[in-house]
Amino acid sequence: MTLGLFDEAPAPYTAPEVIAPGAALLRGFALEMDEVLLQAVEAVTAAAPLRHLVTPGGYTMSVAMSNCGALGWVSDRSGYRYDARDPLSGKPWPPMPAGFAQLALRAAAQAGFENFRPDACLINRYEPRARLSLHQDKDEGSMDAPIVSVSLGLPAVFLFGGLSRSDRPARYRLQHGDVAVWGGPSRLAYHGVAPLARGEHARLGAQRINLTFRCAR
Ligand code: MD3
Ligand code: FE
Repeated sequence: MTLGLFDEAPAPYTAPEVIAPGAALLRGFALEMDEVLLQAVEAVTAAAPLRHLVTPGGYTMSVAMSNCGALGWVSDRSGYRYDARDPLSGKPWPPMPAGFAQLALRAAAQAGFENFRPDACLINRYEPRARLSLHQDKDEGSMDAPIVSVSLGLPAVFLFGGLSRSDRPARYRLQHGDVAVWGGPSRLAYHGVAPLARGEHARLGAQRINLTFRCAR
């Protein structure tokens, strides 16, 4: 018997939803590899634990963070920077898991950014009430490369503003498996995450994990 064109279930189709020039939402793009991603997150955070960083202004962040890849984003009283070592252990960050790099490359290409090879992945863990106030990601060496983000666990309201802090942000609900790509004219857009609402996710419980892939060099 010959398999017809429609006899096999197609991979879930995620047409990129362009939300601004250079910015696209790929809803459900990471769904079929969520278990691989979460096991990699567990391995990375076993070696480099999630921790609440202190901002240069002396505030402790409500989001807990870790990193993998050649460089990791860190903050302390002296400022924000990318560092090759985890300040908790003094050791290099865990390497970028192969599945992470592959997902980031495929998602960026889907949004029109070919050859995306991130050297840093920031892992953010939100518990209910954790939030990220409006900011720009401008500590990276290259503004030509996009940033790819992957949402896992509880849904969050993502705030997407303009190039000026005072631009009123649009709101998008990001769910488990959603991927977003931010580059070109949107690379320096102000953005943030509203306080996480209480809830229970089947795999992750009362938390949201966000991965952001960056070219820090
Ligand atoms: C828009 N994280 O870690 S990811 C961050 O959900 C960060 O944890 C959020 O903002 C989170 O810096 C949002 C989505 C994102 C990432 C980078 C962007 C949106 C962006 C850069 C430019 C514009
Ligand atoms: Fe950011």
